[in-house]
Amino acid sequence: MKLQIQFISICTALLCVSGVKFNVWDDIRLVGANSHYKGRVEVRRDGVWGTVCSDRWSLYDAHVACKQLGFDGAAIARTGAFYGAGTGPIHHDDLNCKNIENTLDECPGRHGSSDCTHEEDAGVDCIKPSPQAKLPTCRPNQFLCQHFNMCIPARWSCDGDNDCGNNADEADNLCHAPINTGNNSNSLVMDDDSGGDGQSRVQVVLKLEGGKLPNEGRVEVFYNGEWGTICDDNFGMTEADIICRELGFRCV
Ligand SMILES: [Ca+2]
Ligand SMILES: [Ca+2]
Ligand SMILES: [Ca+2]
Repeated sequence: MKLQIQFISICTALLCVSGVKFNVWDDIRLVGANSHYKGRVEVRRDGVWGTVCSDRWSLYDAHVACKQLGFDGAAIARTGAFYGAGTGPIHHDDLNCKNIENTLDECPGRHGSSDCTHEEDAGVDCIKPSPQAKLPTCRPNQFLCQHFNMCIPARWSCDGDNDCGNNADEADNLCHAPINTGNNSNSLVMDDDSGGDGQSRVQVVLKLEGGKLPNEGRVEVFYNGEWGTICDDNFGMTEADIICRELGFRCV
């Protein structure tokens, strides 16, 4: 292996924006509408997927759900299991979001229990991303399709679908075929072109360490049999961006 990894922690401190309230992508999803931008709202709390009761479910609450998903907001709040009844726990009830919150967890309401059945599961129709006349300011959990002045959910990048319209969200230099290992660490394949042959690839495993919250910490890499922080002479913003995104973070 030719990849040179130097353990210089100051380098990784620059990689990801910490302190930004930001939802890890896999904690909210839309189900039951066979659509990327509408469906029954399902959230994951303490590792368990569940639904949201539509008691007091209004457009304000729907806006927060859609923003948490990476959309600009909601078009319609759906009540009464409009997109079908879910299963599992009902994680939120009687939500009273003000549309100033970043996640449903932050909204006033009943969390962790409900007096509802799944026949009351909440749903949303989020605002479908569309090109803007001016360059928009995308939120941390969004990806900017530059050519089209359009913000899409960051989770849509590197998912195999051409969401920007020009494949910018699937570009090779952005995606590098990341592999999700399904646990607290993620692995991805990085080009190792230090040999100059343009062929070498190396798989590294990534995790965050030392933070108080799951979305904080120092990026560490497992390589050559041990964990360490990362920096490389050839390590650039593209690589930093890939790693941060793979870990579910906004990148600098
Ligand atoms: Ca209720
Ligand atoms: Ca409400
Ligand atoms: Ca995509």
